[in-house]
Amino acid sequence: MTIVDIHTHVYPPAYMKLLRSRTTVPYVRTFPPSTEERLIILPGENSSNNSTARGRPIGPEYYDFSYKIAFMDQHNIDISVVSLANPWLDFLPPSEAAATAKDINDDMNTTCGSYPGRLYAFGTLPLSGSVEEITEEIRRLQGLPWIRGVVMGTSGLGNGLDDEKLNPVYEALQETCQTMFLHPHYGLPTEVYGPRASEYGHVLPLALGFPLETTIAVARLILSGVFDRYPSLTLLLAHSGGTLPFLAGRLESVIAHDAHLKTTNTAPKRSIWDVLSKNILLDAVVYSPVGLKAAVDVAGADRVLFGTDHPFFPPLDGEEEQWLSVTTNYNAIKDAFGEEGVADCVLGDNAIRLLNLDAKV
Ligand code: 5CU
Ligand code: ZN
Repeated sequence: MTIVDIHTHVYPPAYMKLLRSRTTVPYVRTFPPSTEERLIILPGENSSNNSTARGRPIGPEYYDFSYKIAFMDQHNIDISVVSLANPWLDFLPPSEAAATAKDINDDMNTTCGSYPGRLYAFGTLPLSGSVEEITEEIRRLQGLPWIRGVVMGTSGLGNGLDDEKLNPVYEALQETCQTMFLHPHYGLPTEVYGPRASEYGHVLPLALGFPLETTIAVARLILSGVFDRYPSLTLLLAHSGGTLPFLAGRLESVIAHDAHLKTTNTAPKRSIWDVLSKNILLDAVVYSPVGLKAAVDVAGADRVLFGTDHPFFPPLDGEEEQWLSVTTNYNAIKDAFGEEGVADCVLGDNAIRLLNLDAKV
């Protein structure tokens, strides 16, 4: 059986150069006397009285593809579909966005080609550029042999994914049959975590902020009618869709009872369940059989895909050969579905079929 990791990140060399040249979030620097480089990316990681200040250590596992291959070998992963990690190009001045996206996408494509059949990639979009530049890059990506879609955060052009100005982007993605991998970055406003949040490290923003951000972004997409307008647009949702599988029924019911949507005739035409089973793919990065069974219940056993989130969540003592973050997801699949059938689909067969990973290049 073939194991495919569809949620695995990298900061390629050109992006590292950019991060190292910056002094505001996002950036990479050392804090003397330590010579260790640190990655500061999340909102709120830059304040001195915060337990998440100074982000996290960053080493070659974040930017050297030979480390990605070694990690894959160590965890029996045959194929990885890599994506630029957050915050992508969201922060770039508009005038730099298109050229930077092109450079990074070309570099990713070329690197994947030097590990033929083992690496594919989701491209990145110049979202701070013009809509014309974004759609042009989507069409250009279609011609790069190792690219299988795009990775995106929830901010879109700055106003979220329900922004009507994004219609041409969704249209181009639908037309070119490219999957949009939706990944969180911004979390929730820090006030919601309360005055003691700084005592809890990254736990609240990563365990709750990330999945809730994704849930809200997808709910807004559904409410804005994007899936009515683009019925074959495909989204792959990080972290099994956040809390969407659990809250889908409530979302559907509240829509059905909303007087404003009824009188303005603006409720989405398709049911949440229909969208979930036809337009949504979910990764299996949920760390428990409970969440995994919910993901399969709503999206279908043929639409849930294994992932690791590498190189994030490394072992804290740096000693273990097998990463706990990976073995927990492997065990969740085994506990939920046994060792064949649905398990094989989630571990690799779905990704190969849905992302066309066995096509001749
Ligand atoms: O640990 C983190 O901050 C992250 C992150 O930023 N992005 C991600 O994909 N996983 C973990
Ligand atoms: Zn991730």
